[in-house]
Amino acid sequence: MNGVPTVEQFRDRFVSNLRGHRGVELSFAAPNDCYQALALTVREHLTEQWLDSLQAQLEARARFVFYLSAEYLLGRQLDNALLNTGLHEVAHEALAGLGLSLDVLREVEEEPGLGNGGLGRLAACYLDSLATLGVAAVGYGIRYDYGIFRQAFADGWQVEQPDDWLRLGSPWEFPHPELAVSVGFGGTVDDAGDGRRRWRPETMVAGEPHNFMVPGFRSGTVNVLRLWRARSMHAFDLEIFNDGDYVRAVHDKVMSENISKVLYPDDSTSQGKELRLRQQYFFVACSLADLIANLGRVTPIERIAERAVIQMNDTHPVIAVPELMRIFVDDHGWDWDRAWATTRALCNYTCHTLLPEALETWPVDLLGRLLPRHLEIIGDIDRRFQDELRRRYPGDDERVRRMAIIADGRVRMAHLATVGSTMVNGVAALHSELLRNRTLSDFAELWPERFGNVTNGVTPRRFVRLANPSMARLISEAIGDAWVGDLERLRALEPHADDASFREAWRLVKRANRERAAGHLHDRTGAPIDPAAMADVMVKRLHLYKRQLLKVLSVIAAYQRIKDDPAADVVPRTVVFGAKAAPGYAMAKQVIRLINGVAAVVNTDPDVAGRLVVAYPANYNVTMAEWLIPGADLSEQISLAGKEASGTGNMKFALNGALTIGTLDGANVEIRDLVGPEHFFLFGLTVDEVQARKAAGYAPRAVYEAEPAVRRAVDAIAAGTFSHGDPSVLRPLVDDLLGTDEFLVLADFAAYEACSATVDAAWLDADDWSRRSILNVARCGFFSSDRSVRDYLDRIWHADPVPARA
Ligand code: 26Q
Repeated sequence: MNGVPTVEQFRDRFVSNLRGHRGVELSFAAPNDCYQALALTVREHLTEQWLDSLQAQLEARARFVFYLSAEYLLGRQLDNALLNTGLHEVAHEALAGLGLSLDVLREVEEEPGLGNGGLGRLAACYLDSLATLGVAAVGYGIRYDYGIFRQAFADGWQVEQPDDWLRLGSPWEFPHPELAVSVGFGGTVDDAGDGRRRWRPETMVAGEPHNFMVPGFRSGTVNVLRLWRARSMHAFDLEIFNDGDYVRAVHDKVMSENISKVLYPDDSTSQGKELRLRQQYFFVACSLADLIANLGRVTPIERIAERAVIQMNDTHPVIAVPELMRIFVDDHGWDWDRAWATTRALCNYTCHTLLPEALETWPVDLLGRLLPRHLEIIGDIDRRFQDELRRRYPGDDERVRRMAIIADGRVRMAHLATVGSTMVNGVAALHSELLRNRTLSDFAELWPERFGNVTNGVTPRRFVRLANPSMARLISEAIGDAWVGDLERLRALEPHADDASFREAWRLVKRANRERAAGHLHDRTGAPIDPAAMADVMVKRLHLYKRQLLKVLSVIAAYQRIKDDPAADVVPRTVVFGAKAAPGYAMAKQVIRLINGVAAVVNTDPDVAGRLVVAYPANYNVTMAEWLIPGADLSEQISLAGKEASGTGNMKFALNGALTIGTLDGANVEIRDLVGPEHFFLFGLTVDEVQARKAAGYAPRAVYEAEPAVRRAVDAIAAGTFSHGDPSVLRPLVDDLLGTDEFLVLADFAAYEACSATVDAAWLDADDWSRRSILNVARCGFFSSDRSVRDYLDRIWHADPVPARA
């Protein structure tokens, strides 16, 4: 039942699902019917393997990794499931036998975009690697009805539309209403009489789990991602109903179900919204109740920390710390010290930022209103922690104030996380160092052994093998195909970089990928793309610290140089942007308007034809990354040093043979060390130089006055050149740039331009560029999420893989 089915078996199950679950005959089936039936057929297979994996994990008395994340940016499921289970050929042939095309059906799938960007995609990569390594792991999160908004452009401005990903049905999930868990909110706390505190919530909400299967790559292990959907506890509150207030009863039902309605589209500012806190507690409470109930069947709760470890993805799930204390102390009657030791033994915290505005804090009164018992517990944790600090640093009240969990009327979640965890890690070497020396330096001084690094990684299955099949084939022909499950084996490619015919084949692959991407870009934007031009790509969330603005200024300067001398010899580039801005982030939306304005001018100017094209397709997402990144030649990683925690797009590009132009920020540092400085286009201020420059009183206007190219580019924006001649449209952006320029765009402009010129020169030697491209891939095996997960296993989780049964 469990092995790979034959083509005939697969075909029969598919047809039977088409009839039984879609209620259509093959001859009448629409593409969506066929896609849904196909997905169900694959899901059946996955579910069987999941049940077997779970059985094996329980029998082996495995230690389980529980990954808690408010976001999972999964991307499309079909191809990944077929690749990992080895069903691809069987499905392809079964469909072909019925006159259906897998290539057509895969395009029907709507990607579940239940995350904002890097943090959510990282969670998805880690689930893939955990299953690939055969680790017993469960992902927990929220099943949002609406994921990250769909982006469209109107007159160059971003407009947001709801992401109705469930509209055509969701064949990959298994709802389990019978396993619903109840979660309390609000109410009061009193003494239970036996010395215990008792929380009496005012309202209860049900959490209904939805299981998504997570197949490992050829490992036989299938794990589960369990996402919670909020449901009202009772169809209608009977008392209210009997009072005759029917509308209020319905209103209350709607209010509780709102909890899992929509993903918050902010990726690095915490707005302190009540619903957001409700979401966090909702999924944490459901997940902890679920994991305790399940492990409780095989292990007494007293020994839970031997069988479980919890990883908190940023501070979003950190309410888990007081929730565990509440469960142990209030529900199980443990004394504080034992409860605290167990809580801390279970929990670990990954920090994903350095930006102060991204560190979550909640107003004390809001937290107390929603979770009164948790606020009491946090207060107790804080009091004990401060006592410890005063013993350790007598008289240093300033330090105690800096480190407090509750201060200035707010609860600091990063402090709570650090105090409540065994290990705290950053996501790249530089980031972890800055965490230790700056952001959390007081804590690192107190508990140096708690701080570590795990450099991020990405799954080579989705981002190389599936996204770039022709490069994958070429690599496998040269070195065999074991690299897909063991990415360091890419090292074996190094000698092939010296083989002229291999370089030629590589160049053809890159060219074909560029053509595929150019076709998509043309369909979406109408931009006149020459597939021979260098594909220069910057895709990531729109944020001022990432400096898309630096790239646009450089495009404007290039445009102006061509206008000065239309006959000049320039290296043709296709500059591609992809980026969503948080809906409330006005300055980021100005940058979007500017990019679209520049594209409109540049792409229609006959003077530049064929030499500079700007393509900005709307709605960058995982699916777009999968066709765009393999076609890229140049990867733009140009954040201001000290701001990007890691970046993971940088790794995806490098592993697809793009060369990087970038600053010494996040994981760029490690990419450069591995590929060799001569194969990385480095520019820009370092972390220390940024600090010095700011300390000396940075004045962007002085740069504007001193550098003619900066002045001309900024003047063109200010004059309305890219906004139908209306200077007022982008004035806020120009004022911000000349007035503050918080992220030193103008300070780094000249260095970026100079570096860009070296890129042009390098590109002209196409054969040598291919050599560098091959070496990039060969040397980036380190950035597999399999390696990251092994690092977590060795340094934090201490869990052993469980081999799947044959
Ligand atoms: C918090 C509170 C309220 C509303 C929203 C949020 C929120 C949501 C998402 C805050 C932050 C995020 C996401 C952050 C994120 O994606 N960080 C990125 O994480 C990547 C994976 O580690 C890194 O590679 C990136 O450098 C980092 O920016």
